[in-house]
Amino acid sequence: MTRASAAMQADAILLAAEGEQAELYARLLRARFGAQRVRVWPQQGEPLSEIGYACVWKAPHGLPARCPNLKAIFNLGAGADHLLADPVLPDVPVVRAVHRDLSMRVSEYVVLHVLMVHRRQRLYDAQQREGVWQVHAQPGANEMTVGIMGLGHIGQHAAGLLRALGFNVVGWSRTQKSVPGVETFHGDAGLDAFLARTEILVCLLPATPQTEGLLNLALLRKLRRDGAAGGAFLINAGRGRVQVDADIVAALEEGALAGAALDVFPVEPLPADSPLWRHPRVTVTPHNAGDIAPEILVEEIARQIARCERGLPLENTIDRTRGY
Ligand code: NDP
Ligand code: OXD
Repeated sequence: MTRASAAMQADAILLAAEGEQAELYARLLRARFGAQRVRVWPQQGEPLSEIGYACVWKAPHGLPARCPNLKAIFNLGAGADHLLADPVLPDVPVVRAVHRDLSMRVSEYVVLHVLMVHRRQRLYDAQQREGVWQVHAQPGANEMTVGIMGLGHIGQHAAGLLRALGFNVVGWSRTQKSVPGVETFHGDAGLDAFLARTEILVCLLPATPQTEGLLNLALLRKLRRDGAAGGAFLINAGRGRVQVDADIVAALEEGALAGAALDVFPVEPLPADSPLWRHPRVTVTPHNAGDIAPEILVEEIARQIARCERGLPLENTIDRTRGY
């Protein structure tokens, strides 16, 4: 058999996933494609020449490179930074998770924490602990501005929901974007003007060399603090490497930030000695802002494999030069 025909015939599916959903993915892939066709890491055995497709989440680097006839890699999440850091990643299309279900789940997290700030829930929780019955002035949503960094699939979805609730929404992206009802800024040149309007900063950026460490003290100091929100707030549901944890603590201490809700961290799990765990104005969640429903993602993978087998281009592929 020639190399080209071996590659054409390779249609087995390798699943290499870390985490509590790995078993569910194995079950769903077997049910969708047949048990014969699915190999599950680390019991996948050898040779790997029959593998045409790899479905991965935090898989060991070097594993895809051991599949000589690989046609595509499916990243079982939206952010593919772990996968792209594989120094020997084969030069095949990398498809990432993009679906309304995922956008909705992450947007729920964003809306939850924007409303926590807007409705001063931390203050009322504290009052409840003390048995205090006291009403505070409640500004309208239209008096507050939420700034979204990253106007991609998820950022635009969250922007739409926040607009529907009445918030002013501004957005920032790498390239120019036009989003209904949202004042948009882009690139380095647009960043300061975006920050100057933003009271509640929502980060939905991928981790790339350009975004690494962007949420630092100098940037946080540029947020608007004298608006109806009563200070500046940070919500990060993008990637942890975009933030500098020590700078967030410093910004909270000096007043540049009034509070933060953080779902992602440069080191995960968040180390036990991180001051963020116990900071009274920080909400920590274990990187669970949004996981696409595995049932939906497996159907998406099946749809894309069918495209690939019909010779059609794959959708939602990563641009490796951009890094997302
Ligand atoms: P998209 O690729 O659709 O959007 C990414 C956005 O970020 C784009 O608007 C892009 O700009 C912008 N961006 C990228 N680099 C820069 C930069 N250097 N400067 C300014 N803007 C930049 O991604 P999604 O919306 O699908 O997902 C966003 C991220 O959310 C994922 O990469 C992932 O890391 C994270 N995520 C986290 C989850 C969680 O549970 N916490 C769950 C799901 C996703 P442009 O439009 O110009 O290209
Ligand atoms: C993702 C994630 O990128 O879960 O999908 O963080």
